[in-house]
Amino acid sequence: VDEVEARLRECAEFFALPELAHLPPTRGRQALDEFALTGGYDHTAEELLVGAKLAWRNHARCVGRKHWRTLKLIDARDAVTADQLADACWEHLRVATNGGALQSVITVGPRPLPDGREFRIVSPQLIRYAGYRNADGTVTGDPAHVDITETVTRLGWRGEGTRFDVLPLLISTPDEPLRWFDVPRDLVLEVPLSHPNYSWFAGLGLKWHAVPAVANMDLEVGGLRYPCAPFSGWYVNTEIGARNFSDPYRYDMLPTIAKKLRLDTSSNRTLWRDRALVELNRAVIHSFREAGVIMVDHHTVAEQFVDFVEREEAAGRRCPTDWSWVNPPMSASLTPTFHRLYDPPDLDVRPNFVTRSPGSG
Ligand code: NRG
Repeated sequence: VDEVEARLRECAEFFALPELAHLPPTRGRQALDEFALTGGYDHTAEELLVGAKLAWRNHARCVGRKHWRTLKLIDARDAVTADQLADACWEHLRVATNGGALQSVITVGPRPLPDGREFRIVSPQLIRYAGYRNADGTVTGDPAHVDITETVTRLGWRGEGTRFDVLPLLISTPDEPLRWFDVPRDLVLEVPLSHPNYSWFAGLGLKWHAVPAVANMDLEVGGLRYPCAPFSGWYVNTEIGARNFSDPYRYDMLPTIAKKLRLDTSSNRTLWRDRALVELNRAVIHSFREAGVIMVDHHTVAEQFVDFVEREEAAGRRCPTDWSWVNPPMSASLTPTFHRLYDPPDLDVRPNFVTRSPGSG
């Protein structure tokens, strides 16, 4: 009952937002009555888009929030099969990729059925690289995706076995068994990595996909939950260069790059990891620029973020922020996000994106 009341309150608060002030005054009342009576109501496409934009604006872990107004919606709420949902995701990739001029997009699928069964994208992102565990315990590909690779393999998928096999999209729906769909090759824009000064860098054979499309978070708007709501914008170089390729439990490239740079790796005190990390990130930024794919560097995104926070403060809005997430994983103290305090991240401001509760996965 507490849960129901909380949802009804979120519904009332949603329709009271200034961003929806242009709706007829009866709309909020009507939605709330229907919600109270039937346990649900339908958003118009416009309400849903406003809700998704505000969810972005409110999300404490996102450093790219300055651009929240530019979000585009692909409305896939009428999908009934996994096939239709997959098609909506391909459309998402087409619109989001835009030949490298990336656009921020969210695709929203159906709400849960009254009995709780729901449509979900099981994959963590629309585009992910497979990870294969080898007999000697090493991993070929992305070690973060060993489990999901095993799952789709059990379901009959066969990867080529390279370090960069694009995983199929895993979708679960109320009426079908778990299904996988190969991502159409022409919808996966990738950037081969090279370095502005070191010609050997290209020989490492590294590349990354252009579009980061998080697919496993729930969108909550106006008291309703959308469990299928993949969204994407563009990368910050550090996501790729200071995490995906550098974490020891991901592609772990720093030792290889340090050796190529002929750095003295015999002691932590030479800062060989730090030096290799800088060159790796220069390569990421350079390569995306060369390929004509939008990316933001960690200095610029931090400036944009502080600008955003100041504008939110000036507008009199709370702006929950997770300091540990908005700061870049390298050179944090060189960016302005490091040197200030924020509204606490756990203010439960809605609309928002929420991490799917464990157990519902
Ligand atoms: N770090 C993850 C991506 C997370 C979302 N990042 C974005 N989102 N930039 C990775 O794949 O490295 N976005 O919507 O733009």
